[in-house]
Amino acid sequence: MTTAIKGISQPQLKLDGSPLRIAIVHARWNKTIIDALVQGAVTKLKENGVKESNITVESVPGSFELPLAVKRMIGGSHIQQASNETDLLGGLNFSAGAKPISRSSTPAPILLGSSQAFDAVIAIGVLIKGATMHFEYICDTVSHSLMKIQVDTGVPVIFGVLTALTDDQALERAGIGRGETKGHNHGEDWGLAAVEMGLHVRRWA
Ligand code: DLZ
Repeated sequence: MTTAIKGISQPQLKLDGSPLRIAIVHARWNKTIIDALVQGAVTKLKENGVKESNITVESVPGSFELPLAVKRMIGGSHIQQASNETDLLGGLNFSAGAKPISRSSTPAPILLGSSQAFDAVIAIGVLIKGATMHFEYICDTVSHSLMKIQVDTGVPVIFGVLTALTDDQALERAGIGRGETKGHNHGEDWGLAAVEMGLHVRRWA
């Protein structure tokens, strides 16, 4: 029997995501792969108790736009001191425009407690290396920016950005590989990570 060396092991916590509000912000470049990753994340969120009405999905053009979107989705006093109620509501309106995945009329999540809209945000993008240095610059700046946002705000930002050297690498990491092995959908891991980190941050508050 072979023992897996790579990959994540089981969390120590029992994951009950029922109180959590989770946002997914995804880029629209490389849509087939993005769609599979978003679906994988949503499936795992729901399997771990997150209510459909508490999952909000937003899209942006490309991965370069992810950090700003995540920052605005987190919103509230994490990113700015609202000078008055109107400012704060202005921040809220962005979230209010985001659609719960049910696409029902369920209102979008409002701020938790005093200032927090979401327990965690999953940023999903698919960067595939091309002929120029574009890939390197975007991978570098997006990963650093997303880390900075989570550390600065204290809201978990799950790094769901594939940085693939080939189309096939990206397809396999979304579980839709063209070869004999379909690969593993990393979106599922990101959904699980969002639940675990959302619960941790509530415990550590
Ligand atoms: C321009 C561009 C290119 C070439 N490749 C990708 C990609 O593989 N994945 C991705 O998410 N976005 C790509 N983009 C778009 C940029 O992220 C960004 O949307 C534009 O430069 C506009 O700011």
